[in-house]
Amino acid sequence: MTKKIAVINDLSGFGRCSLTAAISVLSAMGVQACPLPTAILTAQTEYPSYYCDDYTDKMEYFRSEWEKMGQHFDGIYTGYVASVAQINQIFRFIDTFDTPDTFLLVDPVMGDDGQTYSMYTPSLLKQMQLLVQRADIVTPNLTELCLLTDANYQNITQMKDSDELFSTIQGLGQQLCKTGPQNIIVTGIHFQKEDGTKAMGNLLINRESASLFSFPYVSGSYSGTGDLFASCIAAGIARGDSISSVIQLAGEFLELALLDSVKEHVPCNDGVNYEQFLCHLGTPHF
Ligand code: PXL
Repeated sequence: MTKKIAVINDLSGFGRCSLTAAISVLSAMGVQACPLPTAILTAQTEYPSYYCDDYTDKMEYFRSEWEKMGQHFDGIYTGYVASVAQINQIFRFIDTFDTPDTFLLVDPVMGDDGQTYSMYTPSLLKQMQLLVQRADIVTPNLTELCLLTDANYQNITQMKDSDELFSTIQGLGQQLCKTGPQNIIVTGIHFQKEDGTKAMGNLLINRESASLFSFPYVSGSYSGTGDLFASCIAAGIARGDSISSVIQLAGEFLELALLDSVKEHVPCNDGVNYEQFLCHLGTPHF
């Protein structure tokens, strides 16, 4: 049976992020995406100008209509949320559909490179912290991990010793695991390998241990890469891949897309050239 994931995220015309990324990745991985749009935007919010049609008031129709239909999801996957009211709607959705055989993946989209996005407020952070406690898997980047755990981003990124860097991040991840989630995947950690080359790491953290997946460093911070990564993880879990194999697969997929985007001089706000590499995601990895 085809697995089904409810995807709660916005639809942005440009930026190759949120639902655009999620629907294409889930489909390529053989998983049905059921989109619940939180907003419809002409382009993601990092562009100098955009128009946003907020869908918060429509979210309850999706919840109640899908409940009436008797729908069941293998996974619920949440991404960018613009307000406390949207997270409150997500809680209602979870109360209805998060059954014991459903996983909840929360991608706590709030910022990148030490900077927070325009919608970020302290009350949104508080509500996101509560949502994270309900999740099975959380996929923060380092900026978001620091926001969620009230850690100092500058102090962490200044660490030159990679053992110290990773054990600090592991400690913060395990702090989050204590409050609920079984797995935290911290994405986009910049570090130096022993031979001095720059690398990018994704750290999988659970209550007992941590494992590092490292990839060559590619310069530039592109829109939507976090969304593409989290979408691979959600679809991989739904189709039965092991979590480590899908982290490896997602990293290889993003590396191909990033290298092509650098080669083609794609502006960072436009997101990465990933479409031609979707075929790489097709085969399940156990
Ligand atoms: O990729 C994260 C994201 C998703 N959706 C919208 C955004 C952003 C990041 O800025 O603006 C609307």
